[in-house]
This record gives sequence, structure tokens and C-alpha cells, in this order.
Amino acid sequence: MQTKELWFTENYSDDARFSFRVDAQLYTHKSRYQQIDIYDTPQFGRVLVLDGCVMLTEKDEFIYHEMITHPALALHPDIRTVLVIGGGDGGCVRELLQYPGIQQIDLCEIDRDVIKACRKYLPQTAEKLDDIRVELHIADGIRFVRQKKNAYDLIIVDSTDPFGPGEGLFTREFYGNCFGALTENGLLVNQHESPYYREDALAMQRAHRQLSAVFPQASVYQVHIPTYPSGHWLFGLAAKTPLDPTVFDEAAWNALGIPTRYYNTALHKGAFALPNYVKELLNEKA
Ligand code: AG3
Repeated sequence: MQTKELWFTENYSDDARFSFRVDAQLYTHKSRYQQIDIYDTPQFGRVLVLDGCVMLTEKDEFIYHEMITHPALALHPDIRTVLVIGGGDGGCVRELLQYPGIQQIDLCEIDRDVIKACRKYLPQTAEKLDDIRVELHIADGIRFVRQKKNAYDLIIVDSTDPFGPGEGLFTREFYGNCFGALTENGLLVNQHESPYYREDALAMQRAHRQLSAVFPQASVYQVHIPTYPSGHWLFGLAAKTPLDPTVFDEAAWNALGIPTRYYNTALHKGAFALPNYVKELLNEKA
């Protein structure tokens, strides 16, 4: 008798899907906000899925978490206070804690069950959530940021896609409140969706439009994430005081000696060079 094979599938569009084999379902739970699943897989290690969308895999989460943090830190070496919105898996926090200059990280995650599940099943990302410099806030990031003024040198929006609980984190009002919560030279980095499949590309355009309406400068950079739709993903980098995101003190960043498997200073500069079709999508008027 053959044992039944278990496969997970994420729908990328009505006409495209991505599947991988599952050895075991380690966790499944419907929280107040979303469906949370964690799988063990032979190809990608453990995988966190929210509402049917892959959030991270042990095999490639380093790409996402290095690239959502290090470019901003290389551009603004004096970052002391950071707010992470979402990010209950702890991956961003793990990367940020490598900077001795960072004094305080507020992590604002809406769903306490995500943190609980990641602590138990995803120590690779969650292991540093108890660091003394980290303060956990189980709260809605939209409300949390409204009450903060001139408080953070960096805000990282490590959200889900703009459907469900993550939706409000892609609005002009939210970005406006982030602007107010940032210090004078503050930076905002957000996960900026993918330019490839239609729905994702629309979300990407919307995010860019709203960010550009609020910040004097909103740049976009790209990364390769094999387990996200199309493998081609974008991040946004918005600055309260305009800057060239490819100009920074490379020697100073390298002197920090932070071990990375994806990020390096040459790649940082190249990541802001976008394909023409992406530039066109970003420049399209609504
Ligand atoms: N947040 C971004 C996930 C987007 C993936 N979308 C998808 N699979 N459709 C990831 C959180 C990691 N800290």
C-alpha cells in the first residue's frame, strides 16, 4: 500500500499555482485574525503560512529578512529606535539586533497567536524575540503608530499581503501616521509586493502611489525570493529627508562585520536598478 502524499499549494492567480510536498503539518489554528499553518517540508524546511499564503520558509527567509533591514541600516548608520509592524515571526528583529547602535525595537504584531506559534515551531526566526532591547506590543499597527510622534528612526512594515489583516497597512492614512512617527531623517521600509502577477502588481502600484504621496522620496528595490509568487519581490524605502539610496559609506557598513548570506554593499546598490517593465508600472498614473 502506498502512503498518501501531502502537498501544499498556494494560488498565485486563477491560472497559476505553486506546490511543495509536506512531511507533516506541525500546527494549524484559526486565530481571531487569520488561519495560521506551519508545515515541515523536505524542500524548504519549516514553512509559515497565513491565510493560505507563504510568509516564510526556513530555507529562504534570510533573503527577505536581510533585505528588509540592512539597506536602511547601511544608509542611516545612526538608527537607534526602530518600530517593526507585523513581523511576529521575529526574523526582522533577529537581523536588527546585530547592530549595537540600536537601543530599542518595538514590535507591534496584531496576532499574538502568530508569535506563540513561531516561538514554538520556528526558533530560527523567533529566537531573539526575548532580547532585552525588544518590546512586544500585541496591537493593531494602524492605531499604534497614530499615537507616536517623532519617535522612531526607522519603521519596518513587515506585513502580509494587502488582503485581510494587512490591508490597512497599505493606505495613505497609515503612511501619513508613519511619517509623523518618524524622526527627521527617519526611514520607512515596507514589503512592497511583486510586479509580476496582476493582483500583486496592482497592490505594488497602489503602495507606491500612496507612499509617494506622503514621503518626499519613495524608492523601490528588488530581491529574489524563491518561495514568494513569481520569486520576484520588491521592498519600498521611503525617506523623510530625500537621499540617494545607492550612496552610503560601504566601508563603514562592512566594518560592522555583520554576517550575511544575501546582502552585501554591491548588491545593495544594484537592487535599486529596476527592470523597465517595473519602472513603467511604478510610473503609471492611477
Ligand atoms: N511578509 C510578506 C509576505 C508576502 C508573501 N505573499 C504571498 N506569499 N502571497 C512576510 C513576513 C515575514 N516576516
